Amino acid sequence: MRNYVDGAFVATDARFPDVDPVDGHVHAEVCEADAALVDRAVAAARAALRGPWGRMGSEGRIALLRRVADRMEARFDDFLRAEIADTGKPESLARAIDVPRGIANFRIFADLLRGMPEETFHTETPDGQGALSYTVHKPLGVVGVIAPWNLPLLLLSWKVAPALAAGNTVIAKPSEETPATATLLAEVMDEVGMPPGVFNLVHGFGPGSAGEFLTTHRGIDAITFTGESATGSAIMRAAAANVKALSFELGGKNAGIVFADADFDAAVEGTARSVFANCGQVCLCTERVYVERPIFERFVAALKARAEALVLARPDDPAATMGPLISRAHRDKVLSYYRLAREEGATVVTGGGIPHFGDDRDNGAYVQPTILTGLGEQARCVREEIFGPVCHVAPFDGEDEVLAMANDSEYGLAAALWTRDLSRAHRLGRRLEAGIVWVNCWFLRDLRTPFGGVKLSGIGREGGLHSLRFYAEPTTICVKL
Ligand code: NAD
Ligand code: 6OD
Repeated sequence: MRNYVDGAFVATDARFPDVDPVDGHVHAEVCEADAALVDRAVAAARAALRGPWGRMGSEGRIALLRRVADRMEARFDDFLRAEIADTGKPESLARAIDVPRGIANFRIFADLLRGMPEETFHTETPDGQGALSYTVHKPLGVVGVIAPWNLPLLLLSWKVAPALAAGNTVIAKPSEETPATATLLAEVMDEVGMPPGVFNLVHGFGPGSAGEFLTTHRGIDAITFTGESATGSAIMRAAAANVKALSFELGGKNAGIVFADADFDAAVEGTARSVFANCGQVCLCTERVYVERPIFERFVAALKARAEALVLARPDDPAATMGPLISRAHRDKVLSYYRLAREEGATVVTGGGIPHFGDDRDNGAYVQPTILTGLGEQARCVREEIFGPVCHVAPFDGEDEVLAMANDSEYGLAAALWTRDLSRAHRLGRRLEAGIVWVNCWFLRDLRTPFGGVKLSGIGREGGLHSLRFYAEPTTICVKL
């Protein structure tokens, strides 16, 4: 897999392996971008701002973004195969979520561009003639996009599409674990005739590699990043040198709250999905489940049955409902939390180890779905993001107690409430410290809504007009009448 710079695919001598986490085989070699290639990408992206792209009106950009979506749709199966090869996720999941959302991201931001509101103010002046002030939106400039591995196409395109819609040029760096769909996206950009330098792709790692080269580069105006909170802090320090604009979607330790009056089966099913979807590797996944005491034992038993019914299989097995973790290294991290939970005194209700298949999947990164109970709220397993198919379930008595428990976290990305009492849902929705609160559902996304976290979970909001506002620089024009 090559880099894509100034409208051309570029190979480099430094290579790193792209490993399939299903069985550990290397399915591709990736060309790592060095500092000189990142410099070339920045120069091309700056030049493109002054070229035909910079002079193109919004209708031209809308048409190009639609062509990107159409071409991705035509190559749907290529994207599907690439995403699966990188992540090992069940094909059914990638077919329903990752690839369609990747495509939808280009359509939605093309559509929203037409509706981007501009402000107008009439100002009274001493001479009685007045003045008219209005805002126009200009691109920020060159935007560095740094993406994680859990929903590779969805999260990269969630940033690339609005950045391009707003007229910027982009240098994208996918995670070193998942370079495949980003490389296909570069092919699509090439195929639809995106002008050279508008979309650039550089492969590599974080520190001492393409990630750091982007965040420290003086020719880059903004960094939009999704990943771990600690990485966000490192990027913030690096980007301080030339005061880049920053948008951060970071980690989470999300609460699911189940009241005794909830639709029990829906709450169990929804909670199971929110804990185990994508092998627990969604920033919005629930890792802390709070269940009202009268239904606690019954709920834990039902969630256990759900976890044990998950089918850990190869992505192309139609029965598969859970794939591997992204890598052996990430599995080591998740397993270290499974061990820590026992040391901290947890009861392991189910799971807690690795499955044994007796075939080449034993070389992969599969891990058992796991449910823990019995830990105090200060246990590390209850406080730290694990990012695997695991949750801790605790009982609660009453709204005030559960609100205090749910909010006692350094993170604040999402929460899911399960109750039939809608007044309570509205009441708690306002008081929960989270960027999004789902009521009787989870991961139901309207792409026009603001998306992001509070506390360690991020800075700013993406989604709909919120994305376009981040990627645009408003300029006020004041005309004396
Ligand atoms: P990560 O922070 O390890 O890596 C993300 C990206 O940053 C990768 O492309 C990586 O190469 C790059 N990177 C790493 N160090 C860097 C540095 N010092 N400078 C520049 N770039 C650097 O995250 P990950 O492990 O890929 O993803 C999992 C994490 O992402 C979890 O914490 C998860 O909660 C979070 N996440 C958050 C959201 C959200 O919307 N809030 C969405 C998805 C994932
Ligand atoms: O659905 C989205 O738009 C979104 N940003 C999801 C993030 C998931 C995190 O892993």
